[in-house]
Amino acid sequence: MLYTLRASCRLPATVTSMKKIPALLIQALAVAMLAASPAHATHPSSSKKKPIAKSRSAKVKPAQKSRSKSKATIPAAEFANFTQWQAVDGFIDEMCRDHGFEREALRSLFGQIHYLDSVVKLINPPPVGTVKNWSVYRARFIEPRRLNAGTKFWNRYTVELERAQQEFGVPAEIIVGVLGVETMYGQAAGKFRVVDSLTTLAFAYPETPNREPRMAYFRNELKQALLYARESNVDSLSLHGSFAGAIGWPQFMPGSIRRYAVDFDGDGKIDLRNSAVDAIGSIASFLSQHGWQRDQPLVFPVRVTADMPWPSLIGRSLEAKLSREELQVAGVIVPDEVPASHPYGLFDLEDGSQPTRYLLGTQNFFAITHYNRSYYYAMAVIELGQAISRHRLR
Ligand SMILES: [Ca+2]
Repeated sequence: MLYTLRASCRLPATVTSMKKIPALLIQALAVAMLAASPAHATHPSSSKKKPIAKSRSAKVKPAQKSRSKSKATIPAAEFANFTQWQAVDGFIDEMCRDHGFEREALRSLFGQIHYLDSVVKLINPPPVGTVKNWSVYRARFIEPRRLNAGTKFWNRYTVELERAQQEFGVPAEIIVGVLGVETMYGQAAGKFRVVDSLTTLAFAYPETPNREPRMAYFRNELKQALLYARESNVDSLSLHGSFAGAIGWPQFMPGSIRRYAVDFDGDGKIDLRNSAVDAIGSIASFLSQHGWQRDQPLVFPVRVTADMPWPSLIGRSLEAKLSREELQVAGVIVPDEVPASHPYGLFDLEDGSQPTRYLLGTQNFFAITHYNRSYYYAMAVIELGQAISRHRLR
């Protein structure tokens, strides 16, 4: 039972019972079990090293999406006095030693941070064997409400989207696609206190095979959140985001804000929670710094030949490294329109009972997977952007 929740047994006695979980969270959990995992945006260090995990590829962040439809929401919290946790103490030591924080201020902060049982539940991957279904996944995003919201957003920010394209080479439809999939144009940026989520995940991550690296990841993001709050002169307790700690319109993790976000409206501060224009520039900056190339294509559908070695090429990495010739030798039937000048990566989209789709992704396609490590996610971004582009011109 790899994915059984065992976090509660790791908590001190102060965490005794699970409070009632709001109905919307139960609903969100059900969706999460159906389809997704939130290894969200911007975990560049691991995404560069590891091949994409096929078991996770169709299942990103539905919990946040479903939550977006509801109004509610203070997530279920438990009192856990984190200041009594040895690991937290070590973290406080590190922040004082390496970053000049004051011990008493941090102890006071951690005294106000809540353990969130709901976060521990939401972070769990779906059961092994969950059926992936591109058509179902796609339909969650390419739907009338999002097309209308995306059209409105594009029309309102036409000038800024064009400026981002000029500066970073990333087309408007990709930025509009990302913002639509992430938060429906700021409508669902998350209501969890970021320090609650990140502290919970950094110190009470559930028992999963990847627990240690994930805890290290969230511990670093907690550090980044505190640094970001200090640099931006905001109260860290005031930061709200997804259950995994992603912030604002584009759902950047704190480390990504510090590394990739830009002040694109020129008001002297980076504010991804309140400035759609900062969000536009920051998404373009992020993709640019993850290899986006101006004016390159994105994806090409291909067919494959039975009993050839092409399956070994699928999901090897989040990079485009294969030449046309290598793909053809492995049994991929590459259409003439696919330029020989670029490298590609082969990926598949399982589609329930329908035949699996096979596609070649360029470097630009894989830049989007650095935002969220999922082929399904990247395709949804692309197709939503294209659909909105058509919708606008009707
Ligand atoms: Ca700004």
